[in-house]
Amino acid sequence: MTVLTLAAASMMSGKAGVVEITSGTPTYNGQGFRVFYAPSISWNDAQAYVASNLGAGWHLATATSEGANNFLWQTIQAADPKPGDPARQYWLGGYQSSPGNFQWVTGEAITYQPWAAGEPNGDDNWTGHVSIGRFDTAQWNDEGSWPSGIRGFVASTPEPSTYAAIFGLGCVAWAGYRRSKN
Ligand SMILES: [Ca+2]
Repeated sequence: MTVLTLAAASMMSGKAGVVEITSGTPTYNGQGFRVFYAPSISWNDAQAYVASNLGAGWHLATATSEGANNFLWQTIQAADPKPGDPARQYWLGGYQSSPGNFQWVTGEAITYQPWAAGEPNGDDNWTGHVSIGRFDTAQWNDEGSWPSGIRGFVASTPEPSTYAAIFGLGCVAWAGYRRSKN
């Protein structure tokens, strides 16, 4: 993407300073991810941006499995304009429903929790939110007191349910069967 394209995209979004840095929608197991560059953006502003500017079904990213979390991190690494910067920290959709109790914006409990060693450590008296990249790995941090360490945020669609995945495979098999008959 050219700089001109990025600037135009930012202007069209009506939110100067937020620039999408993925092209298309990188997808893992039917779950789409999009990465946005927005230095020092707060978690609340990131959530509001997603709600106002992305289509229905998009929210701050969830990563409910090791595979999804690793894919999300690899997507950030590929898209980030400053690869290798140790402060490459992006918001995910995890927040605290009460101090120390984390959950996803989708209402799902956070069961897979790849916290970095020593995290979560109760940033800002246990008011922080889940971020990825603080330690330049796929491991998580609860960030609340270092806004200048935030590079942006990740949005995703929900992870498809097992039923939806099975139904989808059934449709693919049926389409293949129909094609083979024609
Ligand atoms: Ca922390």
